[in-house]
Amino acid sequence: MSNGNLVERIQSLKKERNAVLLVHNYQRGEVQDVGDFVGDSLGLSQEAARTDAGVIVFCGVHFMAETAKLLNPDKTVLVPDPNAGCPMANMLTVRELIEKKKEHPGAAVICYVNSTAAVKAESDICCTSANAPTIMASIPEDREIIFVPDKHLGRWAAEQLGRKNVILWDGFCPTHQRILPEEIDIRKEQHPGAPVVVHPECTEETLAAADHVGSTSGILKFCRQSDAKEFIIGTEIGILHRLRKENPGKTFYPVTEIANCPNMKLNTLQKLVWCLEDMAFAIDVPEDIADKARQTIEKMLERS
Ligand code: CIZ
Ligand code: SF4
Repeated sequence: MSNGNLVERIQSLKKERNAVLLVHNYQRGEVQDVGDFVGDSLGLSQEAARTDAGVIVFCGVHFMAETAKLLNPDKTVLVPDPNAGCPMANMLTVRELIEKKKEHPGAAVICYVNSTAAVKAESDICCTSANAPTIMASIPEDREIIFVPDKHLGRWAAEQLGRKNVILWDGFCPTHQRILPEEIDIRKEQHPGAPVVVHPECTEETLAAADHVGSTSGILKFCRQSDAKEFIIGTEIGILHRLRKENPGKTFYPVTEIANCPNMKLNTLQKLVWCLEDMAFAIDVPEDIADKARQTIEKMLERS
């Protein structure tokens, strides 16, 4: 089937199934274009809670669909490819977290949204890349913090606050690690004056070479509001589609084309058709984990 036919089929299946299609900012352009909402993981899950669709199809990676299920327990949540996971989320098991907590009794655990539901259930509060410093600041200054799983986001948030008592788990995003300061220097020479805008999942050296650091929603907002005409973007390259679509008068250059998350790209139009036809693959979270993990997310929502 051609892309046009696949899109038509998706539109008609969506109506038939009373489904809403949530698409992450890092998805393929053609998948973003069929989405009812395109955004970050938390914004999308909140959007899902507002619609009266009974079925949520989440085009992103596994933890995002889990988050949508946690916030919408009565809805069916489907993913087009069950293999689309997040290597960073898989860098920490719940057993390892329990061990770490034993080493630091009394510490508060902050988990990045890029974590499994089981890890969220063992954490005190969740955060996203959009609110990590705010959530960290909500923990009393004299209380130790264990930040999991992203060492880069945890370090950056602690630096923003000048906070020293943060223990970092050694997790990272393999895709954002590929965005190197040397390549930023090359791009800056090619496009002098273009602001360099990067995601806090990047390394310390890369953040130091940037003009602005933000989550995907933060990057979109910065580029929308800036008077600059050219931008150098240091995050997963899927976001370039949306940046270009929403800012036709501006030009966007990736720091590197290899910042391409293979998991995010597993979702395709064809798999979306199959997903809606077969009503598969459904995401479920065991009830005991779901209740605790939901509280961790709700606490974040109250504080941000
Ligand atoms: O929470 C999200 O959607 C992620 C993983 C990144 C971001 O910055 O939006
Ligand atoms: Fe995980 Fe990085 Fe891919 Fe996001 S871009 S899903 S953090 S591996």
